[in-house]
Amino acid sequence: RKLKVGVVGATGMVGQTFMNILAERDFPIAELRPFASENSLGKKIELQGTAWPVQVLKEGCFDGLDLVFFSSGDDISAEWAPKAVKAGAFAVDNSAAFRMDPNTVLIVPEVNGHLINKDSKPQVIANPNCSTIQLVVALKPLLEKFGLEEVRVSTYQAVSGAGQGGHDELIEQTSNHKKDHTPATFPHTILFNCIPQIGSFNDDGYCSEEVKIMKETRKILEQESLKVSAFTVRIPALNAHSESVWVTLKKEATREQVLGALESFEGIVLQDEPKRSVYPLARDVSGKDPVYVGRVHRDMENPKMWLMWVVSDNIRKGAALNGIQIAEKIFFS
Ligand code: 2RA
Repeated sequence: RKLKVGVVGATGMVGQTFMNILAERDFPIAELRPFASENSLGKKIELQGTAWPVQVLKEGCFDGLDLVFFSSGDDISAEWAPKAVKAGAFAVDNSAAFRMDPNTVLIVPEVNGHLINKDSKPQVIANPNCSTIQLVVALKPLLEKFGLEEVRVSTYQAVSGAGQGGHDELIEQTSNHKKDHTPATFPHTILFNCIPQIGSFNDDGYCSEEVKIMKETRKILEQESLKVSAFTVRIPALNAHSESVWVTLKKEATREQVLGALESFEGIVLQDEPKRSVYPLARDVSGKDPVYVGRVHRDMENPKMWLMWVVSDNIRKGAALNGIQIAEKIFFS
């Protein structure tokens, strides 16, 4: 079956990667309706040998579509995703607008794809935050085999997480590294720096990215009382987020058992030969689909606690690819 697909935010970084992955996977497309702002009117998006004209959102624009992917921010999704569903389409939403809504499923297919089944009716399906997706993929096999007591994570997030503007800001600062910079996308100069803020702060001292990781992880893993603590940092990597994770298991396990659980899980690639300096690196992982895990070792004090390093392409598995995998689960599983 070929699908009629809308993409809202088609000219952004995630939207463009979404098109590239549709092409790579030979996703069966009967019609593509790319949506963007008025500035992009007149542009065409090339996919599978056809050039599809960019449109703007307007009443009735989703009529006849099977699926609409949203990656244009919370306000656009809050207003337009329900309209896509009303028009009979599944809305796969990459914004935060519906993620914590108790009536909306929040899906990483290899982790909780069972929440979508053949009888699912058109609805909004939320795509989690990028830094959450790679974390829950690495945690799920450990949850299944050993149970989870507590998770702590510190992130090292690439500038592409802030979109094209973030990418361009780092490139511009790098080309002019001796000059003073006026940051626009980030709160400080990102070049030669680490910024311990992603999003805005609440009164408890957490920034919004940290709150997303903590809440979404519990929801996706269906572990409402799991202790999760996150500390998020923007670093001058262009693409792919890295995370150092401390995970306390319910049961003691050997390193072989922990590695075995991770390695056999769909979507994880293990790179764990630290003495040969083999572990996942953002530069290598950028452009790849899996979640890469390495540096897996036991805590010196607590035999149930394990440390690991988790790296994934935040635009692919962290956004566009996960959205396409959700669509494949809805229509082709
Ligand atoms: C970031 N998590 O990296 C965000 C993007 N969704 O800024």
